[in-house]
Amino acid sequence: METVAIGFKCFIYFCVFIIIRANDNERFNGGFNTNLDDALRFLNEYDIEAANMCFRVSSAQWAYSTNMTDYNKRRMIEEQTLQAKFDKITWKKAAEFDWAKISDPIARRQIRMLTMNNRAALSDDKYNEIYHLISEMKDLYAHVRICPYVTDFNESVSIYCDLEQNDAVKIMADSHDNLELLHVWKEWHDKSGPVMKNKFMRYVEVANQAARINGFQDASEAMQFTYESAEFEDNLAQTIHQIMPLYKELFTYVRSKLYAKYGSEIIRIDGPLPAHILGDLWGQEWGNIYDLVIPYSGHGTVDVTAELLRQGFTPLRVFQMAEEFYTSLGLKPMPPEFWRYSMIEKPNSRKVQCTASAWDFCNKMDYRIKQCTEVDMKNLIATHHEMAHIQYYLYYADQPFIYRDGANPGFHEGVANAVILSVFNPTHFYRMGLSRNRTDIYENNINFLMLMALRKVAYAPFAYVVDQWRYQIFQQGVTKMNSEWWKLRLRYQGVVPPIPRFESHFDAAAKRHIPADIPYVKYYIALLLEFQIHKAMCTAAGHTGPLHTCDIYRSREAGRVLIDILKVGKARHWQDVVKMLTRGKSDKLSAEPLLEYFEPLLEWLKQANKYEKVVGWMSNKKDVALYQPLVYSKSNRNMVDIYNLIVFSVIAYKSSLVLNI
Ligand code: X8Z
Ligand code: ZN
Repeated sequence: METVAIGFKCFIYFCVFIIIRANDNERFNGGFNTNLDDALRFLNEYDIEAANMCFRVSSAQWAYSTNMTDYNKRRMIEEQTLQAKFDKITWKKAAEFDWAKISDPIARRQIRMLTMNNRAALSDDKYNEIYHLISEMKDLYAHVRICPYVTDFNESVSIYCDLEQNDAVKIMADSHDNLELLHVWKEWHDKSGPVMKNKFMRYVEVANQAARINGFQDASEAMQFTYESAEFEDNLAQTIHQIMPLYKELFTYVRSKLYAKYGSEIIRIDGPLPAHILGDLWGQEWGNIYDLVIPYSGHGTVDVTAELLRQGFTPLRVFQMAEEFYTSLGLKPMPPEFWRYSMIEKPNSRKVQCTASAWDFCNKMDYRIKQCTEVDMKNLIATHHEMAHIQYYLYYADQPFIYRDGANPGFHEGVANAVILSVFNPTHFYRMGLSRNRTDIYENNINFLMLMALRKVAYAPFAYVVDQWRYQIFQQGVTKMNSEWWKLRLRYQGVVPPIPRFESHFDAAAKRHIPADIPYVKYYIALLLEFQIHKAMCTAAGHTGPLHTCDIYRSREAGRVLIDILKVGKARHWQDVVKMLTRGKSDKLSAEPLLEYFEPLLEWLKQANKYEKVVGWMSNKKDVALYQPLVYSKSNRNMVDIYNLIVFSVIAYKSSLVLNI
């Protein structure tokens, strides 16, 4: 038995000798202290110290992200290490309490949040081990480099295999060349997953141990605990089933267009789609193949970049326009520190991380955006999106530190994207004088909805599947990681790997959130909330007409709906917040607003697919054999891989010609 913590802690009113024991295989039951004054004192101290810690870490991360020197990197790592120690100490202190017996419900919930579902319950060795495993996997992922696609095999030309994720993402988005796409897909998946597979397997083991100490069956249950809802899984499953008919219509239409482009060599007309031709390295979001599937070419597409440039917009004006959007709703202007310290343009003099992000320095004063703003539509949208996060920070600033977060992990993104549904919107661009496209033309609307569906509807099953897979691995173990990944992707997305994959591959880890230990279901929840919040704001704004034409700009009523969500932060259960949003009608996540938004497109798709034999996909043995070894026993895994090699010898031979391997 390992002792997690032995402490002697003196309180003002009494002294108590506390022994907290937990074996890694044993459940941690909490401490014995039930004294409310002690609990409140601990929570007060935590509030001050955690905010202070957060300020230190954010400051160091900001310094590095906006000036990537070795010195700043070292400083950042030092502060992050300190944060990990602080988290561990906090857990130990919180664990001295028997949270269930604390009389005050607010203090009880806060201590429960600090105690439960916490890897700090592990022994120091294991806590350090899992921390390092994740750091190492993140590092391996960050250093993946792939070889470029080469068609000109001139021996005198050297090939540098130095393409990074951004390069791979760009090729997958821009290219419509099957062989180039296949090459990049294969390179990325072969070079990212397998190198970290062993580390991941150990990570699963230790994460499960931590979960069990906290009283969960395994780490999947611990991950879901964050949502504090017993119906959470069922609620999500219900929503994905509601979305499926729309997804299948979209899928079928897209398949017919891709079939026309790539032919029967690559696509079966009633089958699933290979993952490499969807305009995205992970096949998650299909907006980049809009040009291949546009319903009415020659009709309006939404792109205001040229107009922004014509009107002489600068990055600063883009930011001012976003700020004015929020103040038009009655929300707060950006504070002086925001304008003083934000990085809104890429500096020439130093190396910076350009990914747009919104920062809360946790001192109720300092809020910043980091964005290498170019004047184009993408950046206009990104600025509005990031500023929504800042609004969230500003409104929940008066909550205790522990509640300064979204009501659940999906809320921050859900709120930000809900606002974007009003901004990235032909009605809004027309009102802002950035587009002269008529908004009442049927073909323009369908084109717009198609683009939105490629981004949002196509994304739904992917966003759902990632953590379904992770839960399964935590529950059932690591022996079938790759085939389970593709099994789920085929079931929900109708997507198969473009070439045979074996258990020696580890394709889920080609997505950063897997090695980086970042939960993913929050993006699925954010997607549902995005439309739920949009609907609530549009109703408040008195919008009539189709939901996709709603623009909440200048509606104080919509602003009030938003403020009500933002200011509670995490202080209320998220289902109470959903109840506020639906004016008491429901406290559930719902796909209905999303379906309402796409209703005109669904009707159009049904017509377009009228002569398709299969709406959705029929999978056959060949599809399954692409990723499923015949027999799963450990002892004959090699044999199985050899069998697959034989089955796919023709495909592999073709690929080898193509990929020059
Ligand atoms: O991971 C992200 C952001 C950070 S919150 C870059 N996203 C998900 C993804 O890339 O898969 C944003 C959309 C979904
Ligand atoms: Zn965001």
